[in-house]
Amino acid sequence: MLIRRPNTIKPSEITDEAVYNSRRQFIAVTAKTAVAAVVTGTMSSVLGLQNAQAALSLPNITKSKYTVEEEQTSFKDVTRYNNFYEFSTDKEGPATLAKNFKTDPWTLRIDGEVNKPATYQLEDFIKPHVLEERIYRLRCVEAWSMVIPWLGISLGDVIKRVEPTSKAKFVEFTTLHDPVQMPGQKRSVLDWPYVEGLRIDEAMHPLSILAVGLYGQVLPNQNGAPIRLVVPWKYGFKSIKSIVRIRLTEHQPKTTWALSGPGEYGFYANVNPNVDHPRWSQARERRIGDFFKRKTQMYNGYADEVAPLYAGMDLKRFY
Ligand SMILES: Nc1nc2c(c(=O)[nH]1)N[C@H]1C(S)=C(S)[C@@H](COP(=O)(O)O)O[C@H]1N2
Ligand SMILES: [Mo]
Repeated sequence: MLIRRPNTIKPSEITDEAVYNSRRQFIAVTAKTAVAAVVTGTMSSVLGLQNAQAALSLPNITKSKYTVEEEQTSFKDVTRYNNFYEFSTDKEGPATLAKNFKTDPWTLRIDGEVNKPATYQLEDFIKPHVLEERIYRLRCVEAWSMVIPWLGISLGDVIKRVEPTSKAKFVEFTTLHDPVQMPGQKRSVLDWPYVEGLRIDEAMHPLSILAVGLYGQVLPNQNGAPIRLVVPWKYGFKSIKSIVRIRLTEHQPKTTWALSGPGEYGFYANVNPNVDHPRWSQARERRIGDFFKRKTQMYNGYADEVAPLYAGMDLKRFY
């Protein structure tokens, strides 16, 4: 699957027809003008749509300057080649093992250094926010990458709503801990539950989103349903899936991968072709579906937007 050439495969072979048609429509909307659909309906209407039809008939279509105009990775690869260790450490495992994962009802807690801690049902959590389509590159620390059309809301808007205190310097995210539903959590490959974190200015950056969908439909379970982080200038492991808690903290959170291999996975994990992983180079990457490798871009191609966040920092030390 890694070295398949997309040109030799008909789109109808790699996606089912509804998805293919919806994808074609999204491409028609987005390809030339880089516009993104903004969905202003309630979460239930959004979660109710199993194809992009309804999303496309929604009223507001707006330009998103953060959408990349690159060929999107096929729906099939996006939803079958996954890292989701709670289900399996095999790439193709999560797609089948997460099939019956229960994402409704879903409760989300936001607390810590905020004036307005709250517990939400997912629908109420999403409702006040603008849902946008954002086509982002995702670059895994394992040196492969994809281009994925997410549906998501601004993380910064979510944080503003709970009014961070002056002590809020970091944001910590936690995945559901439920070994009955998530068989991978019965094994100690990682320290469960999965925890990730951002510095507050990274979390407030307009590129940081919480995604609830992809390819115009509700997020498939294997991609982190019902809600996951997407931080496109960082290695994929920062984009934590199936989030149940967001906590604002004064101190840097202890994050799962940094705990499991501190010499290999840092807290920052910014995509950087000049700082290799101790066991492999990060200079190049394989775009899933491509035959040849391509050069990895600084901050995954988002340097214009995010380089100022790290001005003056030694990136070899803060990897
Ligand atoms: N909870 C949780 N989140 C996770 C992971 C995981 O194993 N568990 N894997 C990460 C890694 S390594 C990557 S590359 C991305 C993959 O996201 P995708 O499967 O939607 O492409 O999810 C990230 N988020
Ligand atoms: Mo990854």
